[in-house]
Amino acid sequence: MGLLVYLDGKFVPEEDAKISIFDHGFLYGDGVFEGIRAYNGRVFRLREHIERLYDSAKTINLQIPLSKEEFEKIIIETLRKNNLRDAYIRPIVTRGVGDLGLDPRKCKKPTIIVITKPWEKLYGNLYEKGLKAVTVAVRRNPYDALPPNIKSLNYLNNILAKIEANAKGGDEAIFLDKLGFISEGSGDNIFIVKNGTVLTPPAINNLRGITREVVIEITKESGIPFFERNLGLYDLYTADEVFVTGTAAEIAPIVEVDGRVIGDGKPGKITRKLIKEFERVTQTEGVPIYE
Ligand code: PXG
Repeated sequence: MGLLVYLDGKFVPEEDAKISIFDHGFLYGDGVFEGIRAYNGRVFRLREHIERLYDSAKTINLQIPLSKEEFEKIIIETLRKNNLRDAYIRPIVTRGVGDLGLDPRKCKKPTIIVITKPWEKLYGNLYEKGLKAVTVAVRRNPYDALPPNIKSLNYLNNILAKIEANAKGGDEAIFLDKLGFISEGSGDNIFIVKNGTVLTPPAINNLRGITREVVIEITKESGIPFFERNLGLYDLYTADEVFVTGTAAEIAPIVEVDGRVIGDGKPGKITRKLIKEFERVTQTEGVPIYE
């Protein structure tokens, strides 16, 4: 038997975890999700992820029929049922089953899913070597259309970016926003280092990443100057170091952008320091699964 998945109040084998074709999550991408990690038997920044899930839901006027505490318990319970200590956790809340019309009022009950999987590194051996990134023609969803802060089930904007990066031979895509400011990667936030200062765009044209927040904390604790400000292509191409951050990506160094070599073409000093500190934090913090 495979792993167990939480689906609407029950734990069911993955292969039996089925949802209706009339679920609006499937029909319209009408729903929200999270990506969370467990390291060494602890769930990392669980409350922050749950807060963001509820904020995403609130923005799309979706009422999650569970308290935040109940949701956290379900996540812990799913990990326990699967005997996992190092895992990727995917909570999903959809608008639920409706009819073919897109009116959400037709959906009476949200569908709630928690998938947990043993963890594998997203970029394999690229953490030592560094990634090649490419900027893409497709722009990040504008804030006044579909705010990038909502972690919604509609990831086509991001998938279009990934398709373009794949076609251009890049390991990751870098989005610009409508104004041409640097936004984020297809599934991660972006940082640059210039003259010893760490910079990242304000979380308006990008998702307010939990990893982003942790990296900002570590940067400040380490006494490294940090600023949030709009960044353009010039800042990116002339940066001493570039890296992306995400729950799945963790901290991944970027050593080339659109054919421009970043720094000396190897993961930079500050990036490597932040990776080391991030590893320490993820291995020691978090909500224990088995106590
Ligand atoms: N921006 C976007 C658009 C994301 O989807 C992040 C930033 C980083 O946020 P956190 O909170 O994880 O630091 C994300 C989250 C994947 C994948 O398969 C990645 C995410 C979500 C779902 C799948 O690469 N990243």
